[in-house]
Amino acid sequence: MDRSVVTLDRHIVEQERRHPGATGAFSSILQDLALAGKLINRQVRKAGLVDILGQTGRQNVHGEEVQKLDEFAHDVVFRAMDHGGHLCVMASEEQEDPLPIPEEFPTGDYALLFDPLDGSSNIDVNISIGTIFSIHERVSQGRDGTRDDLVQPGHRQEAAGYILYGSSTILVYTTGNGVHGFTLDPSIGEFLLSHRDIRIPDPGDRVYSVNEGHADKWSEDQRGLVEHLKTGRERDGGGFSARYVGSLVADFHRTLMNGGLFMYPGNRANPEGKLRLLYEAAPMAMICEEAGGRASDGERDILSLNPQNLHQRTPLYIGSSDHVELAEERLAAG
Ligand code: AHM
Ligand code: MG
Repeated sequence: MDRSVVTLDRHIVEQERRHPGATGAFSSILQDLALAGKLINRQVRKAGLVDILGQTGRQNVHGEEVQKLDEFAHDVVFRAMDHGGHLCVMASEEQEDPLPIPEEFPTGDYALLFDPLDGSSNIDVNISIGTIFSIHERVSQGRDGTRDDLVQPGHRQEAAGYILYGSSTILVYTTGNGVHGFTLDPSIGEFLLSHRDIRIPDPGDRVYSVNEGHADKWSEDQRGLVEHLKTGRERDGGGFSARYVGSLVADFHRTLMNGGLFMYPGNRANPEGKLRLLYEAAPMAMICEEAGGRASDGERDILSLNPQNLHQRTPLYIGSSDHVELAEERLAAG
């Protein structure tokens, strides 16, 4: 058994050594993201202890202005990432427009998209939440990056990952060389390698994950698919159990570790569903596919979709390959 303790920093450096052309940019970007994750983690862990859960503009018991945790997380990520010299532009799920790099700092070759605190409606009730990130190589010229650097298809991502603030805090990332997970040891403040080269079980757990409260607005096909998962015979691809947290990072992490099928379908009111292609679906799709799974919008691979705008939404079916294929087949069969 390998007993060596591998920190995130050491792992990144070792990965880069294997690629002679590497510039060190990723090491620096991932280290800064890990720092942002630790700062957000610290605040999340204090969430019940300080009056940070109120609306923006409220005062805490000390008469100080408090900031909502998702806005805090947005600021932390932006400020951890703005000065490294490797990014040319950023975008956050919390903000309408691209975020330029401040004038006083140099810019670089990469664009970062992030969802600072996904599942934030769960904060008040102590349910897991997470930070999601996606990195592209820039396509524009000049000092400042543009929208084009951000609005790129998922197959062009250079790296993707998330930090889950759960029963423990874990950072999972891929740069296209396997998916690796690092658990935060709070006593030393370091992310330590705990899950090397994660592979999604296939066939995985027979578990589907979807908000069935929206079933009355689903298409007939979607309703038929879930009915089949629940009541079909196991040998026909049925016999599933259900799990749904309502926090994508938590639902996805369980699916990655145990296998299964997570779905956020479109519905009558919102044909594209709820989840954002660039901030949520594409990074999770890169991780899932790199771990041997699949991600689809019901018909096409998420990574092949050509985004038109920064905040566009997409239906999402993600998890063990067999299960995602079954979903596509049932949806197509009608
Ligand atoms: P958010 O970005 O506003 O937090 O919304 C995204 C979240 C996901 O974490 C989760 O999968 C989904 O919303 C749950 O939505 P619903 O409450 O419709 O099931
Ligand atoms: Mg979100």
